[in-house]
Parts: sequence; structure tokens; C-alpha cells
Amino acid sequence: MTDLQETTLEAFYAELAHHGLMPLWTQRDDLMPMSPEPAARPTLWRWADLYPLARRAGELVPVGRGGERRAIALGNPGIPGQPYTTPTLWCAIQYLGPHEQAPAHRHSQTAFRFVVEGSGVWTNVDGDAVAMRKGDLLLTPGWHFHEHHNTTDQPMAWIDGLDIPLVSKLDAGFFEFGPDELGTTETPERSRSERLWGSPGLSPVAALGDRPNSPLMAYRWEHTDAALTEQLALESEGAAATVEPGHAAVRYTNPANGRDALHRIRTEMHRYRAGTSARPVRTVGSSVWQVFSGSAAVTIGERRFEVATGDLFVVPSWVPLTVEAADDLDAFRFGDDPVYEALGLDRRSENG
Ligand code: 1HN
Repeated sequence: MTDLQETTLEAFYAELAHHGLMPLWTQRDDLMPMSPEPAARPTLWRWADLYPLARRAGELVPVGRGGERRAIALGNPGIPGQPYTTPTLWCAIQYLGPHEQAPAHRHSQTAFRFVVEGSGVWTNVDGDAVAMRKGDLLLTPGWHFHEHHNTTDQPMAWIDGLDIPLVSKLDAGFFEFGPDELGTTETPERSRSERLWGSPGLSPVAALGDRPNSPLMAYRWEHTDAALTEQLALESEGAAATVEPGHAAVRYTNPANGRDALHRIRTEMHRYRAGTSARPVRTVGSSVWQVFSGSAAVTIGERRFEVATGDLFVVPSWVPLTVEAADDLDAFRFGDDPVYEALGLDRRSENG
């Protein structure tokens, strides 16, 4: 290229930029990578670090109207400056001290709580009081009013999962405050949603009909545990029931349609027998795992972490995950898979 041609080309690019125009031939690599190149990094947060920090927040920062929740987000270092755990998912530790309450509101973002330890908080979902106990998954689907109240003399902490980053990117966020006073101070053993929808394989005829999110607001540990125990027992008896040898898994599903309990977030519990080395899996879409009990070595792409109860880790899109269970391991997983499936973007590779 002659000097004159180069000068002419530079002037041309400057003019394109002036008009807000970007030629494809200068961006091609960024626009269409050969495979996903996630900014989010494989990251680990230890419960032993998170819990004391949440307790300190409890001592220092009141909970109430405005802040709404004493929740501390797990920010991915690959997404600096944003409280985003992955490009689509927010995960936080939330802490409620003795007799504290978090006020009512609703939002289009969908949410759940998972309890790794403790009990004593009720979350009221559209006026239905739902007890939160160790090992339970509690749902707050989008646009349901919800508030939390701790009725005990003990603090309680749990994790929240929401699709805040996804909804932000889609410009689809709506938010509304509820009443300042608690909608209900009831503390029933079973919520109305469980009384109606919580019997296995039985749906109330009067309430049948498809709905995008589960009408069951609580998935109790005793059921999750029993289901996983039976999968492994059947495997031992020679009846294949596990996803791979020594690895049982259940998905929390919507009893009204058999699909994911939450329309936009997949939730699952995985159990690995001690000594199981699960094959490497990569999927499009990101996920967050929390060890519920036991310990393991997890390899996420180039990173290897030793994890134990309460620890959380991120698996970015298309980064292979390998789990090696040191002892019997139960691990809760949530991911954005239903979004990718709905859009026809899901892909999975079982061998790294
Ligand atoms: C929210 O409503 C909860 O209800 C937790 O517990 C975390 C983060 C941002 C916005 C709303 C909850 C939240 C949240």
C-alpha cells in the first residue's frame, strides 16, 4: 500500500467512526469467536470467609426499606465493577439476625434461596409463609411479592440466586415495593403451596394448567435426600438409575409441567459416591455450585480447587468441569441452561 493509499484509508476509517459505523473486517474476531470466550472466570468463594463477613454485615448494617436485603453478592473478577457472579446470574449470601425482617417487594427477576445451614427464617411468598431449613430450596418466581422474617434468637444465612444480570442485559427489569408491615407473621410447618402441590405425582385438579414457574415454593431436603439415596441404591442393585457410575442427580421441577422449577434458572442436586471421578462435562451457559456436604477436588478449565461444605464455585460457559469426590459429596447446582435451551443455543460435550 502506498503512503497515499494508507492516508486515504485512515481518513476513510475516521469518517466511518464519525458516523458511528464499524466495518466488519476490523472486528471479525471479536464478533464471532470459533467457540465461547467467556469473560467470567472460574472462581471459588469459601463459606469460611463468607459467613463471618455476612455476620459482620449483620453487626454493622441494618436491614430495612431502601437497601431491602442484607445480601452480599459474589462478584466474578472477570466481570469487574459489577455484582455479577456470571454474565447471567447473581449469587449472594444473605444474613438475617435474630427477629429481623426484610421488607416486601417484587421484581421481574426470578429468585431462589438455598439453605446450607441453619433454620428459623420464614419467607412469605405472596402471603404464603414458607419455612427455610437446612437443605431446602425455596422459590420466589418473578413478580411474586416476598419478604423474610427471622422468628428466632439465632441468626440465619443462606444463598440467593437471581437472574439479575440477564434481566439487566435484556432491559426487562421491573420492581415494586410492597407494604412496610409484614404481610403475615405465621410460622406454619407446611406452606399452603406445599399442602396443595407437595404430594408426589399428585396435582390438584382445581389448580391444574400450565404455568411457567413452579407453584410449589419449597423443595424439602428430606425428599431430595431420599430421591438421591434411591438412585444410588438402585444402581447398587444393578438397575441403572444414575447419570454415570457413582453420580446421582435430581432436578427441581415444576409439578405443573415437568420442566425446570424456575422458568429461567435450572436447579439441581448432585450426589457423588466417595472416590467417584465424574467425567469432564462442558455446557454452553454458566453455572454456580455450592457444596452442601462432603468435599471434593473440582477442576474448572485450568483451575483446580479443593472444596468443602458451603464453598461456592463458578463454571463459566464452555469451560469443562471435572468433579473428584474425596468423600460422599452432595452439591447444589444452578445455571442458566433453560434460557439457552429456549433460544436453541444449548450445547453439551461429555468429554472435555
Ligand atoms: C432480593 O429481593 C433478594 O428477596 C435477595 O431475598 C437479593 C438482590 C437484588 C435485588 C433484590 C431477596 C436481591 C434481591
